[in-house]
Amino acid sequence: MSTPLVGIVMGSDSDWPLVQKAADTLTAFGVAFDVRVISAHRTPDLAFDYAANAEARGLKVIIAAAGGAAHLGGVLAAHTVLPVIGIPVAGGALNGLDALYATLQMPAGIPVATVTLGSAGPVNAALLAVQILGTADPDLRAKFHAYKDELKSKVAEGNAKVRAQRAQ
Ligand code: RP5
Repeated sequence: MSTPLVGIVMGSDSDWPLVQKAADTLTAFGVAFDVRVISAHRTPDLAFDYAANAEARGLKVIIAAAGGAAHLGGVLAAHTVLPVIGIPVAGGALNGLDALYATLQMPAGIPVATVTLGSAGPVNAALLAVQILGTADPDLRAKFHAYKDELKSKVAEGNAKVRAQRAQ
């Protein structure tokens, strides 16, 4: 097992069905990661320990997912110099707007790079982590070039499909 470069943390195991998409995306790029359930509110000491030791463990990026009063990303970012990417998780009376604003609205000095609500969020969080790691890893960057080419091919295929249907 290689040393994890990305730490995926979520506030509750109820977040995992969504957050799993980040894990799948990192796996597709061959990036080593680990996964933890740590709550900023229910296990604040654990959240502190995790963030404070993340750099020494060899992590390069942290992905933090939480719903509701989503303070996890901000709390982890407060205790580490590693980049933190926040995933707001929908649920509850405000349907994720609470988590989006809580994750996004960090004061100057403590950035949390916040991705969107919904299934695009965890995918983009992982892609952003890959891009960050890619700045110091040419092989990973080459994989990202290939990924972008794949996106282009899919659009070209979609274009051809729609135009063919219109011609019928
Ligand atoms: C947040 O509260 C978690 O990240 C989760 O999104 C939400 C609900 O948690 P559970 O009550 O399902 O454990 O802290």
